[in-house]
Amino acid sequence: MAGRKTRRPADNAGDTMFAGVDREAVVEALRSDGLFSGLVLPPAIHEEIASFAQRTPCFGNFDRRLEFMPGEHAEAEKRFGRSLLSGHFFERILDCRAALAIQRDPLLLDIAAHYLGGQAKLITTRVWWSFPTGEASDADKNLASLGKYHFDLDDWRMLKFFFYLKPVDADTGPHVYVRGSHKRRSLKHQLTLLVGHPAQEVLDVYGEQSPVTLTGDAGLGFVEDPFGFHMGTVPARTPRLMMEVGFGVSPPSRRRFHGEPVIR
Ligand SMILES: O=C(O)CCC(=O)C(=O)O
Repeated sequence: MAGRKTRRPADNAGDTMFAGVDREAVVEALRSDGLFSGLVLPPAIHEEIASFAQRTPCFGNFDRRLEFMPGEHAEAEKRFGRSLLSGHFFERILDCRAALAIQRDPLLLDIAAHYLGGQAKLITTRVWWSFPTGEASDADKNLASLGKYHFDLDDWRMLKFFFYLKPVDADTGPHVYVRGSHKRRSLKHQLTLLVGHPAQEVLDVYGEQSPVTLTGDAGLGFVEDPFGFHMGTVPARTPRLMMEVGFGVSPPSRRRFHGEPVIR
């Protein structure tokens, strides 16, 4: 019979590097909390990306004119006469086989397909450093999604996987997610879509216990519904190296990217 085919997510995550992860438990945590933490990268994978990220020049504050070696961050701030909060690799990361292996891992798409539906597609991959820095402007912090709770509106529905490629403690700018905030939104928050929100205002709505600060070893991965409130924090002492693999439901558009590779 002719008719519209409903695409169903496949049940088989194939040959994944994330042994022992129960996909249903991940999807259930995403539905109830908006967050699942506990994906672990094999050491060879996160070490290869970390080594790539040490020896490859990155771009500061999403600006291709601010190119520098990650190990020369302090000199680069002097050279450019401004604080450098982040260092992105943009399309250069596609030269790193370990990063491609994560991006293509069948478990990520399987989780995305069960959470977002069969139309889930890979839309972005990025790897970047966040650096401790003296006086970052609010504009640079907002651009880097640091220091203020926000939620992402790049697509109707999205899912973001994050991986720490170096250990992250309280001084390394951990990511923070407000558990449960993907499900309900106060009218005030709904009406001020693009503005970052002060922490107390968000805690008043979702409860003091709701933020989860994600710290952990190199290789720790977590996945979140970015419609919930979240933020990065500015590292106090140690640079943070992070990877993001994002899935959405609409075809990729330039609008949602800062310059990272668009996956087609
Ligand atoms: O750097 C972080 O931890 C936050 C990233 C973020 O907020 C985002 O990708 O939307």
